[in-house]
Parts: sequence; C-alpha cells; structure tokens
Amino acid sequence: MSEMKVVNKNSKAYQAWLSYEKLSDSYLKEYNELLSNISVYGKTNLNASIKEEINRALAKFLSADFELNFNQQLQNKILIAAGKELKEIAADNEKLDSLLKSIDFAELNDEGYLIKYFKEEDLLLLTAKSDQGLLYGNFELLREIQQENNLEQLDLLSNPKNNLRMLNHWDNLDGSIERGYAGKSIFYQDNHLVNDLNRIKDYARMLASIGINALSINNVNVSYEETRLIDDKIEMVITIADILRDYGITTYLSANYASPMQLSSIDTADPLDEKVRLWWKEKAAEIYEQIPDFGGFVVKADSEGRPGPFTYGRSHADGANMLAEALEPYGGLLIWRCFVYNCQQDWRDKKTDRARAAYDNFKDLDGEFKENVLLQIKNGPMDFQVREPVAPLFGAMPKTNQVLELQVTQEYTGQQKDLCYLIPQWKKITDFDTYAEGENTPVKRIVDGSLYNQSNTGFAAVVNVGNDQNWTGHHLAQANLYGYGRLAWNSDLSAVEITEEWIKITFGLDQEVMESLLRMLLYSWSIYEDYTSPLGIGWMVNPDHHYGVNVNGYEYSRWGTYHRADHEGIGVDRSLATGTGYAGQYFEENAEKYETIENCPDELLLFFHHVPYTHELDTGKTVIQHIYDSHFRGVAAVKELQGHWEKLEGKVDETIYKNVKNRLEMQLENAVEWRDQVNTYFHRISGIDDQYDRKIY
Ligand code: GCV
Repeated sequence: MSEMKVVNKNSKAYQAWLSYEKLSDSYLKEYNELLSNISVYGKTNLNASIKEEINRALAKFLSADFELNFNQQLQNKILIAAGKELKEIAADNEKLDSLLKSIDFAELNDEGYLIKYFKEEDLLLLTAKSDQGLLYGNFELLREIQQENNLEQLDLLSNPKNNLRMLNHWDNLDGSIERGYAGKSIFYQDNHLVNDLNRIKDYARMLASIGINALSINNVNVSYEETRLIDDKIEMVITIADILRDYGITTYLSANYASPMQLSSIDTADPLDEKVRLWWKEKAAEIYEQIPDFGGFVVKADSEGRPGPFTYGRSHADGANMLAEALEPYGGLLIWRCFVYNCQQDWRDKKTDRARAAYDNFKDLDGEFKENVLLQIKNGPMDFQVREPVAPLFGAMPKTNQVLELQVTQEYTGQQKDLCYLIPQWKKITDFDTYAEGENTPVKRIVDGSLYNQSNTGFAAVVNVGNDQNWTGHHLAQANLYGYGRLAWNSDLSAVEITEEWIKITFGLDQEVMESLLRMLLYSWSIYEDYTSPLGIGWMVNPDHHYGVNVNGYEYSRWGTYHRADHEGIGVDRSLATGTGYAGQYFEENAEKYETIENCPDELLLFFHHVPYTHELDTGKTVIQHIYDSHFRGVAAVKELQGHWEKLEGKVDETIYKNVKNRLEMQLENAVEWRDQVNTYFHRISGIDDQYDRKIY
C-alpha cells in the first residue's frame, strides 16, 4: 500500500486561485448590499454547484456567515439565472420583463455568459443559455469581485472561442504519473480510486473556474490495468465522471488501440477486421449504457511502441475511423494523436528527420477522417522543447478537425523545480501565422474552427497536477494551469492580462507583489531558455527523466533528437536545398523564412541550420559568444528571481513563500550546472575563448 498524503485543505497553497480572501473595507462598504443579496435560480446539479461556490466565496469575501437568500420577490441585487428560468420569472415581473427584452440571447453560444449591471433597476444580472454557461459566468463574477473591480460597470459577454478545452492526464492506476512532478495521482492509488474523492471535486472546481470542459483521466500509454477501465474497472470511471459532471466536465479515456486483444479472445486489432469493428461497437454501447455523456477516446497509436494500425498495413485514418464509428451513435469524439515518429532511428543517419514525421504521416490523409475524429497535434514537431518552431501540420489539413496539444506539465522546461511560466510561449504558438489561407491565418483560428468552419476543434494539454498540497509542486506552476484554461477559453487574451488576473486572485492586490510576480513570471521562460539549450536546438537533457543538463545525452541515441555539434559548428540542416527538407513543409512564406540562414530568425537558427560557431547573429554576436553570454545571463537572472521573491517575505503566505524560495534554490543549482557544462563543452570543442574571459572550466 502506498501511503496517504496528508494535505491541509484550508491552506492557501491547496485552495490555489479559489482561496477567496476577505474584501477590503472600502470595497465592502460600497458593495455590501449588493453582495448580501444574491439569488440563484435553477435546480440542476450545475445550479447546485453554483450555489455552493457562492456560499463558500461570499462567506470569505464578507468574512461573515453567508447563506444564499432565495427571494422570489426579486428584491435581490444580484440575479443569477439561465435564460429559461429568467423568462419564467420575468413572466410575473414587469421590471425584469422589460430588462430581458434588451438582451440578445442570440449573441451567446451554448457555453457563453452575460454579466451586466442595470443601473436603473440596480440589478446585476448573470445569465446564459445553459447552466454550464452560468457556471462559467459565476466563476467570472467571483473573479471580478475578488479583484475588487467596479461591479456597476460590468457589461461583459463572453463565449469560449474553442469548443474543446481539454486536459490530458498521464496518470497510471498504480498512482504514478508519467512526467508528473507534483506527487502521485489525485485519482488512483494501488490500482483503485483514492479514498479522498473530495479532492477530485476540488479539482473539478478549479478546472470549471477556468473553463475546462473535457478531461481524459489516464495515461496515453495505456498499460494492462488501464486497458481494463473500459471493462471490469469501469466503476472507477463512473465515479470520476459523476464528480466531474457537476462541474460541466466531460470524461474521456485514453484507449489502448489493441484492447480487443487484451479484453477478448480476438487475436487481432486490424481496423478492417469485422470482428474487431463489432467488438468496439459493442464496447461503446456498454460504456454509454453506464456513462451516457461519456466524451470518447484519446488514442496514441503507432507511437513509441504503442500498438496501432500500421501493424496491419492500415492507415491512421482506418484506425481512427473504426473507433470513431463505434462512438458516433452516442455523439462521442475520437481524439487521435499525431505524435507518430520513428523512435528507432540510427544517429548516423542524417536523412531521417523526426521533425518531419507528423506531417509526413498525416498530411495526405486530409479529408479521410470521419467528422467525429479530431487530430491532436503537438505544438512543435519534436516534443515540447523550450523553443521549437510551430508544427507545420497546422492548417495543412483543411478538411480535418485539428486540436492543439500543449504541455502544462514541465517535462522539458524545469519539471516544476525551475520556474518557467509558459503562457508567453503558448501565445507565440497560438498567434503564429501559418499562412494557410494567406496572411493572418494564425494557429488559433485553425484550432478554434473558425477558419474552416469546424466545430470539433480546440485545445488539449498534458496537465501538471498531482497530490502535493499545492497541486503543482512549485506553487507558481499553478499559473501555467490557470493560464492554459484562460487561453483555451479566449486565445485573444494577452499574457499580461492573464498573469495579472492570476496574481490578483491568488495573492491579492498589493502593488509590490504584483510587480515582482509579473516580472518573475513573464521573464521566466526566456531565462530558462538562456541557461539551457540555445537558439532552438533543444534537448541536451539527461536521458529518461529529462531534468538537468547532459549535452550529449541524446546525441548517439535512437530518438532522433540530435544537435550535430562538432569542432566547427552546430545545428541540424533542415533546409530543402541541402538538408532534410523539413523547412519545405511550411506554407511558402514560412518555408522561405526558414530555408536560408539569412532569413531564419536567430531564436530557431540551430533548429533549421548547421552553422559555424563564428556565424554572426542579428545581434552582431557570434553563435559561440551568444552561447556564453546567454548562459552567464541566465544564471544571473535566476539570482534576480530570488531577489524579487525575497522582497515578498511577509507579504505572501508563509508556506507558499518557503515553497517558492526552496524551488528557486534548486533552480539556481540547476542553472549553474547547465551554464558550466554547456559553456565548457562548447569552449572545449570549439577552442574559442569567451570575449569577456569569464570562468569556463
Ligand atoms: C506519454 C514524450 C514523453 C513521454 C510521452 C510522449 C507522448 O516522449 O517523454 O513520456 O508519453 O511524449 O506524448 O506520448
């Protein structure tokens, strides 16, 4: 038996951005009446979740006992009701009736909401088409209050830009988490559900508050025990789905492509085999019988040793469509990952290029997938490195539903020991202009479905939580989860907007706290990049666990992740003219940009080109001097991060203070190691001295 972890659920660390702190006296003075008179209509489970959240939040905001006071006479100042209820109440209430006429419900989509203050009536209205929209609007309203915004100026209509706003768990039933850096699974322990189901509910609250509406609850590498989740272990899924449902979250499973071979006597998983097709159809019927709103499957097939249709000489379209057909009668979705590449490469072979793989494997299948198939594409062509180009598959398959896959868990970006706030990276990705339909066709318009008029599209991301008290190991890594949800809801929000909002609702309104944290978070990605691998080359990490520096860790391996450094230069030639041809996978404007050393942006130079150490960058520095400078700068910047944080002692919760302080110490150690190993390696191999004669070993 693994041990139960004791967590203090009253701690700010645990309550994350939903800790609901007492409002300032001046704010309370202004809004006490409004806040003390809230009414919520509706009797569904979602409505119950809304009421419970309001009770919890208001008691803390007001620092007083608080019970929702249902008032049929409509003397309430804040009214929360979905359209249907609103119309019913308005039937006996003239004031409300005329007010309702001013609302255009057609502007709302199924999950959107409207929050508006009506001055004449002195009424703050939250409404939506559905209870789910109401739930999201309620969390937004609580956010507005916590930030002490002017409630009388509220007039905000918000629809999520992406229909699918998903998180993927890489949790295994034994409680371990693949690439998890914050403890064990919050769902499973020793092949059973954990005892503390309330924690799952608190998790669902956090996710609903940022608009997440889909959760896959097991690792995409589906092993023996996890395969049984669609079989004799389905009770576990039912229990989790019951909890998530009350927060508007649909449950998905990662499915083992070869399930029929484990779970029945069928000896093949050939997608065109009638027995296999029938087996999946019956399986889907069985699942939907028990979980009628089951979301569907996420599938990693023919990837890193996982089974898939290639074994039978079939295509990914054959494999995906077979499963999609089984889910179709119930409205289920089949999410098929494009992370498919040859992981048995010979490092001597310079022709094969892992970066090409997703495009090469999928591009020609455009138009062959069923409507309920969604292709989930990692943001870059390799694997969530600190810097990669955007995957060229985005926009290259106009007749196929596409989902952007991000990694919130910080596998290659410091593993929640090092601070690396990823929203700025994700903004660059979502705003990247693919030129798929000429200028101004950014990734975000492809995955939100607006470019090709699709509805089965959106965002997915590997989540970063575990059963640590603060969920994410490093407290500030909570901001990555928060920001992911907010960006999936509205990809047009800026990194600064999202960050400020998170800081305010997590740490309060103190200006000094805001300034320090904004600096720390917003620069942390480029700081991390500075002291790790330079100019887009990536990797240089320790094999297997992927934390810490090891310049040649993957250089002679089978994984296709090389830097090709010798005594003269470094980088991978991926040009069309002389390299692997990867650059040619982009639409013309980008292909031209990446094709030549002159046009290629420095930040990706070594991803696309092999250049001498003496090559001059746009900054006027040579590549080797850039390597030295950025590594010295990176370590200095980590020390500055420590300084910023230390200023906040006494201003932030003590447990959180200590957590971050400790992590920054680990980060400094890690950064120093990266700096010294990278600088030393390249100094030795190039024989070129640092211009400034700093200490290199
Ligand atoms: C779940 C990388 C990770 C693996 C992960 C894989 C994937 O290779 O290191 O742990 O497997 O990506 O995304 O499927």
